[in-house]
Amino acid sequence: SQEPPPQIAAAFFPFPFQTPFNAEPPRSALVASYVTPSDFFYKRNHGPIPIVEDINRYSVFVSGLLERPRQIMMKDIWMLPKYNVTATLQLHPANDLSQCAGNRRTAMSKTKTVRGVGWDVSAIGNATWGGAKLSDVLELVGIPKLTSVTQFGGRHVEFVSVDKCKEENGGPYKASIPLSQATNPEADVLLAYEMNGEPLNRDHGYPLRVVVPGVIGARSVKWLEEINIIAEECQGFFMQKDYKMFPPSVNWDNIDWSTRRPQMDFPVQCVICSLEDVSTIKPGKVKISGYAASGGGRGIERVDVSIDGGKTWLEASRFQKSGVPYISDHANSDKWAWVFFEVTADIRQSTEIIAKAVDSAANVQPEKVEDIWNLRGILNTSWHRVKVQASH
Ligand code: MTE
Ligand code: MO
Repeated sequence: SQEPPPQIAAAFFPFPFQTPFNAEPPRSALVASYVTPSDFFYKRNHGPIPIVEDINRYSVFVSGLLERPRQIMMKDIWMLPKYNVTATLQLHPANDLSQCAGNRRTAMSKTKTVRGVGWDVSAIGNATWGGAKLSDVLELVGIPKLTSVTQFGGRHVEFVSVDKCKEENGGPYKASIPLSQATNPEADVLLAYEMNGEPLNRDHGYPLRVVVPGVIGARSVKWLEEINIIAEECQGFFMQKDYKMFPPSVNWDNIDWSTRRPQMDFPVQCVICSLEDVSTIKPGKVKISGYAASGGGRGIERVDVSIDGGKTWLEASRFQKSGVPYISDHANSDKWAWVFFEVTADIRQSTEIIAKAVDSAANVQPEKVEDIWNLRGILNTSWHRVKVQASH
């Protein structure tokens, strides 16, 4: 292994790039607890993981369409009011829930090959993130709350990291969100320095990362180093040449990236985690459980489970805190978090079990993965199916 060369406050492993570190837990471990321990929280990286050596010298430079650009030190951020937001990050779908957009890609590639990391169903995690609200940080540089445009024409907020990605020709990972979302305290966008009550670890963005609740994980930039107020959305690779949803007719020969918007909110998603595909069961009572989540702060209205391949459906019970029934959009529910579901069914023979969720805007999941096939293999939110074999 090579020693990283020292840089300003951070250091990196040099070119050539090694394969970035990506990992997801087994599905049973994923749902062992409502708040995902950082060890079991999926890890998605596009370059080597930076090492920040001197926290006291670490700062975020805020500039762009601003009268007075400003270097914000970690201590300035620590001094702002601290918020804890439980959110799900989905690799492209995120209590603050985080979900990667590529979650469940492997199943989509069975229809036709797709390009991307082969994820099973666990590129998602639900952590309690602690940090300052981005709306408070922006106020430090003179941008008021609830604004959609600065007097200098800024409409988007760009986050730039320190890692080096081959997709950016060795440049840093970056992404942006609209200024209206960034300055809205209720959007709960955080500059997080804690995960589950502990300082962020290196894999998840130490010392500081963005957490954009309800939005695909790709916009939650880790190892944040710069914030730019810009007129148009970020032109980086991961905004403009990746993480866009195309129709099934688009292939690598006819793709025109400029025809689509960068994916932001993730759609309604639901996965059975108590059973592998395929599982062997003893005929009798079988517990079927897993997670459901939707983007944009939408709650989960219902989870339907079928034990006969979709002919009839049972409604599962839903909860966030164990034993407490979940009510969508209730004051005591975690708006940005996933919801666990559970139903016990009497299964006598080999069958296909299916789960599908409905969110609080009555959005439903597509039945067949073929209908939403896309060349990047993102946002596979088709009905989740597992086969069980009854063995007497
Ligand atoms: N931020 C940086 N700097 N570099 C990255 O490669 N990957 C993004 C996002 N932020 C990435 C990043 C993607 S695609 C996802 S899904 C999430 O981080 C994953 O966050 P996690 O590794 O903490 O789960
Ligand atoms: Mo992702």
